[in-house]
Amino acid sequence: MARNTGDEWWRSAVFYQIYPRSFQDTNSDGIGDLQGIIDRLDYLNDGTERSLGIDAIWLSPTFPSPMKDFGYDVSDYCDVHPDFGDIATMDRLIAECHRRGIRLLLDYVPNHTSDQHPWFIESRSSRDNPRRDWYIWRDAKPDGELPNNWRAVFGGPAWEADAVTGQYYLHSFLIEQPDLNWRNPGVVTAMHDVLRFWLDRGIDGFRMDVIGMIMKHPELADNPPNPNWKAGDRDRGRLLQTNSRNYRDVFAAVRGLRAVLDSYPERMAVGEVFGTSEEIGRYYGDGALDGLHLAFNFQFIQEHDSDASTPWEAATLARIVRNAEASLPAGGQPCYALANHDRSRFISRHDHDGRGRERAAAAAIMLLGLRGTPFLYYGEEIGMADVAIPAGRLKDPARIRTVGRDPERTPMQWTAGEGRGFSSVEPWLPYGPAVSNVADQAQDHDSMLSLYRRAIWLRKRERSLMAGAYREVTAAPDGVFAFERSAVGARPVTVAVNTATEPRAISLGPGPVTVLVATERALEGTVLNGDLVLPPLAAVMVGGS
Ligand code: TEU
Ligand code: CA
Repeated sequence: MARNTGDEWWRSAVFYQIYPRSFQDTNSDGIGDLQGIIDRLDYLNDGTERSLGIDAIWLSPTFPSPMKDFGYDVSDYCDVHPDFGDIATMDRLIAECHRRGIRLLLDYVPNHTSDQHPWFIESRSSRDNPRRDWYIWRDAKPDGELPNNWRAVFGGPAWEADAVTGQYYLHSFLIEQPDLNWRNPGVVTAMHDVLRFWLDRGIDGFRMDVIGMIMKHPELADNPPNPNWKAGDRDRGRLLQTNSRNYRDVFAAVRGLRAVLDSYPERMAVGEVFGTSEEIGRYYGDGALDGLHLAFNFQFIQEHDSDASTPWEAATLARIVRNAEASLPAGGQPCYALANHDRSRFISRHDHDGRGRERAAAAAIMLLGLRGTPFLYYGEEIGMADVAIPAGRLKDPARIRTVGRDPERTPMQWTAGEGRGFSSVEPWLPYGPAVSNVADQAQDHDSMLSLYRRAIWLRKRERSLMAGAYREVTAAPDGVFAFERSAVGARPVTVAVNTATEPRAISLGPGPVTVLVATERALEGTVLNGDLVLPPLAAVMVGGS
């Protein structure tokens, strides 16, 4: 079975994010593990259209960690946490993925370590420890004030006083996540070696955690007040992150990471970056494309620096894509996701009228039709929604919102059974409604899972979808986001998404065209002479006959 081959495999691949604690438990501790992922690889891609057909997996952290931030507080970058298995199991996972032509990405957490990482334990031991400057230590200001006004992402000041040496250390997230000092060459070398450790084991690439924060203003200057911030807005929006995020020196650091990846064949990196489309575009590298291979555009989830979820409205979707396409350097391709382990699931963000599932089906068609690299979030393909977590079972320390991020991190549902096919014991987080499960949906041609399978396997057959240019259909009626994908020598494919709750008539150009995949399966195979009435909230992909 041909692997998705070539140096630029990631341009046509469909990625799937696995939150390892919640995918499959195999040793009855209620926590997902690496063996569980191995056991479910055929569900993800066994080379047949009975499988989901994804081409690459991004695995959220599986490294040793006190789990204060569930693995994003790493205490050893070059091993596996016993909750997930061991390094031999990881090697087997890599081999089993590659045997199926699936690529495997690990999470790379460069901005901070755990405070239990030996590097930090040494660094905090004394002011003249050789690793002191591996982290960011400062004295209080003469007036006793904190070194600067920076806020931690999870709230509160970004500085923690350390009694042992009487200085403050910087933590952009939890106090248990001290920031590394990427202006120290020793840190850069050590963190490059972390990449080589896993690349030598066959890992295909990395999702790079808050990569935009690793280089701070050299003097750690205060961040300016955010003129748009108003009382009641989230604390962390009070200041513009001018000196603590996307600081100009970060792009050179990114080029350094790229050079390590380029010293291995067919490896890549996708960055978790926040900012305007222009700022995101810069991570690809200026012109030379010597930066990140991909940088996430989260604007289908939340627009830049807004707390509100992006509305499911055609005009907004078209604008987001127009900006993304316009702000990327030549050869750069967008990278979209509808959700992840930090954000409420798509269905739950768009279910105010109980029609979130219909919107989610249409969003799948949009995501898999757009020019760019799509990332699916586990459970999305079976229509999993956020799960209400009883107070006593809340786990996520980062209480940004009252309920934290647990609702979007609940166990994958393989069956409707009591243990959902996930575990034989009480899971680390509760299950959601049984209706969203793989077993039932696999047999149901009208299910969300069947729609994802049809769309993903169609995408593999249509070069216009895999590698075609993007052209917005500006003549689309209000409420419809439509675009055409075309490639030389391949038939064009038009994607139309109706975000209105009324039908919308749309002209799909000179016929005849065939409905290739649709949220309303009954439409599939229909040959049209150009015009189509799109049902409310429906979406289609049509191809020239
Ligand atoms: O997230 C970065 C980040 O800023 C998000 O935390 C986000 O703003 C927050 O979750 C709001 O909901 C990355 C990881 O994805 C996240 O899971 C980690 O907690 C964080 O970095 C620290 O490593
Ligand atoms: Ca387990």
